[in-house]
Amino acid sequence: MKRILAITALGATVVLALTGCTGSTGSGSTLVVGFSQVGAENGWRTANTNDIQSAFKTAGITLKFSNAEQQQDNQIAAIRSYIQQRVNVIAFSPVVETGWDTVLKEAKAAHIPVILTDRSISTKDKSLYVSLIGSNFLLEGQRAGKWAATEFAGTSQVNMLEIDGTTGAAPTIDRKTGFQDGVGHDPKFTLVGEQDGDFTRAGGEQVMEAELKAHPDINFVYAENDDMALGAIQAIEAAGEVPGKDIKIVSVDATHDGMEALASGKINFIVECSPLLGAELVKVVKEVAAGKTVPRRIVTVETTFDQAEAVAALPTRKY
Ligand code: GYE
Repeated sequence: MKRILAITALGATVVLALTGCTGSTGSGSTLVVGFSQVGAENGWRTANTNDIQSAFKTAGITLKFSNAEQQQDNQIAAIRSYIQQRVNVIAFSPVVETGWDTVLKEAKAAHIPVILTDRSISTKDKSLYVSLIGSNFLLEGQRAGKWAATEFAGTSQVNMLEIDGTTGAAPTIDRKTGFQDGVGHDPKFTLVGEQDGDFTRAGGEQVMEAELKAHPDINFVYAENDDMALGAIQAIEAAGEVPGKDIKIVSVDATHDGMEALASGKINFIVECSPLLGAELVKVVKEVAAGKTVPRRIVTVETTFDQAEAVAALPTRKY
């Protein structure tokens, strides 16, 4: 039941005092929250959106929701509009890590606290948000890399394709670094190709198709999410090769479709990344609105799956 582990680094009371946010928020059923979502780019995101919307509905808190279609400009415009509407709290899942200071300073000047979900931002000014709720992407990458190190222990040379998520996004950056840690920076994992697949199935398919033409000797794919792995599987099959056998695949998320591909042997291993952040977001919103101290960082608890574990888990998966 307990899927979320709270780690307190810096109390929000302190942050609120620094930002002058105290006393600005509404309470109870009068609360209005503005949420700017990354997009609707894949199964993970759909599950995340559904979970957040249903958690707010259950809590009876008004949620203004906008889809940024994976464009930072759209998110900045959405945040500005929430500031103008004078919502009580702004939450958003940032498309990329950098470039948020200006708009978040505007939120701060309007005394509207900001909560990050899922992805982090890179800023020197820690007063620009009160809490980050989401996964440890570095750990996810490390888990993928550790699996690969074991899987290829008896192989002297691995021709690897890395299908990246959106360039500049926190999970893209950290999953890449984590993977290298996980394989112990072993040079036998030769990166013969690497391209941005934008966390989408179509992106994964395009990258795989192009890279297979350029490097027919690819025998391992690290896809930074399931949907890109699923797209890669289509391209691998179209090229007459067998995914999971001729070309081994590891990915991150453990969405329903990803787990089905793992259960059927087309993906070899998946590192879980939970999109179920709604209940925790509602909790933090309520606490922030009540002027309470909230954890600066809330880390989602996650696991990994091999084929047998996917078969066992599928019937009861929530996403
Ligand atoms: O892995 C991917 C989605 O930020 C954790 O974004 C999220 C990632 C997730 O597009 O599928």
